[in-house]
Amino acid sequence: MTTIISAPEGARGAYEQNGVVQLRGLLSSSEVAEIREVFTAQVEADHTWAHDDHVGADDVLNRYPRFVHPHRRLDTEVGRIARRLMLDQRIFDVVEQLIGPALAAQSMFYFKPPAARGQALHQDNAFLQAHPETCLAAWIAVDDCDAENGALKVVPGSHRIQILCLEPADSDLSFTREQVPVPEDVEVHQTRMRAGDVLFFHGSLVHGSLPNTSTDRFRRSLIFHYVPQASREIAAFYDPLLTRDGDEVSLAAAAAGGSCGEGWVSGPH
Ligand SMILES: O=C(O)CCC(=O)C(=O)O
Repeated sequence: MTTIISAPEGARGAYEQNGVVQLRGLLSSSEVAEIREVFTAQVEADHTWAHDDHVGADDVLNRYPRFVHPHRRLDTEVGRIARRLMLDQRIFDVVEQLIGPALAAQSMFYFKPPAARGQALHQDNAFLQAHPETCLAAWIAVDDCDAENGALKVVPGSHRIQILCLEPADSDLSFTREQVPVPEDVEVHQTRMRAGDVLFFHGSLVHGSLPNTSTDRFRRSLIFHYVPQASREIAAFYDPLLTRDGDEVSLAAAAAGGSCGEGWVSGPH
């Protein structure tokens, strides 16, 4: 299960047990309304710098592609918001409660409009390659989300297993092409979140999402990844990282790979 808590103090125990913890209402409704409006205005006006997931011309994700590393686009309002929130004290305090002194590695924004495909089950540290420790995600719900509009699914406890080898994903369900296999007997938990909730989860936790089957409900999310300051390397795509004061820091470049590394590309996931 995913423990839902409303005060950050209880986060550590739930995180250690399940690898995932949901904090209720970390951002206010006016903050998420601003995020929603500014990011949607940006993608509808200009998404030439969004990430190219090579979806077809008639795929709704072609009009609403995800932004990767928007915090580096300080010439845009979305960039300034992403950077401010990536270093926001409320989020960073929880991150450091869970993994100790940390560095911010990545920002992303997903629009996931009605009919958009989801993202097949995966583990984030297969992409970040942060070693010797792993990464932590802070997944901010920008809309209320549930099974209908493709909220995240998580496998509680899977943070204790090794990075798994990839297999082909179902391209009717996922815009990404590979997935980790999930044993029959584990629970795949469907999250339900309110806008402003933040889901914190471990870099080895198996997670992903199914398509947005609603007719009129976007499922927008702003996502950050952090690594412990004790990390010695990370995939070059994530360098430079930021301290909580906003200073840039470099880590050595991890060679993509590992025992299942052949299919891995050093880039966003
Ligand atoms: O938001 C989603 O559907 C998937 C996001 C995700 O898996 C991630 O941020 O690693």
